[in-house]
Amino acid sequence: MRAGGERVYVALGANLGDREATFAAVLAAFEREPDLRLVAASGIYETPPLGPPGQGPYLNAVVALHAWLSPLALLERLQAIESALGRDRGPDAVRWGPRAIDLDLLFFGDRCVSLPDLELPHPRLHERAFVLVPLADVAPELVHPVRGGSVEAMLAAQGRIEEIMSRPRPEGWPGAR
Ligand code: A4P
Ligand code: MG
Repeated sequence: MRAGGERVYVALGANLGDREATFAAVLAAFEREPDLRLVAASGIYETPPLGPPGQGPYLNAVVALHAWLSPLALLERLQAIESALGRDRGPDAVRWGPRAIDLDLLFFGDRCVSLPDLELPHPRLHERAFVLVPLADVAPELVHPVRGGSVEAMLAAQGRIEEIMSRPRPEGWPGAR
């Protein structure tokens, strides 16, 4: 058993292409990373898009990983996986617009980071049911290091969780915990 490292949570979102296949490919990419170990995967949910109109529904999920990397090195790894899976970050990419895959770092241990390229915990996670519902599958008792509430408590404060629809787990996606 390798010592050290930190528990991290990554949110997956996709609303373009074969979303299930992309999610399975993200897990396969994590498994190839020598400095990451997959700990748990949430269920997969279909969620209404937040952002500009005219885009299709998202699939969302959250995975728990153990990481032997710095937060910025992990962000770089996540962005490399996004690019490899067809994420378009060109000048025409729209903020909150449709994407083949979005990987957001939610928590990195209980670290608080405020850098131009990385904010931890993720600044919008507490207000998004499409993050909190899957996060509650893998870490219901996790406490937000800044806001103080547990994931379950943040979720209880959310409206519209009935819009978050559980989906069957695709090939290549493990059971919860
Ligand atoms: N960045 C800073 N902190 C972080 C962090 N903790 N994790 C920076 C990941 N990235 C972080 O992100 C923009 C920049 O944020 C990155 O360059 C990174 O340095 P991005 O992924 O390039 O752009 P984005 O995702 O369009 O912007 P943003 O503001 O991160 O959007 P969100 O908050 O990720 O929201 N609706 C549904 N139903 N489901 C979704 O998953 N996702 C979004 C994107 C919008 N609507 C959605 C969903
Ligand atoms: Mg993002």
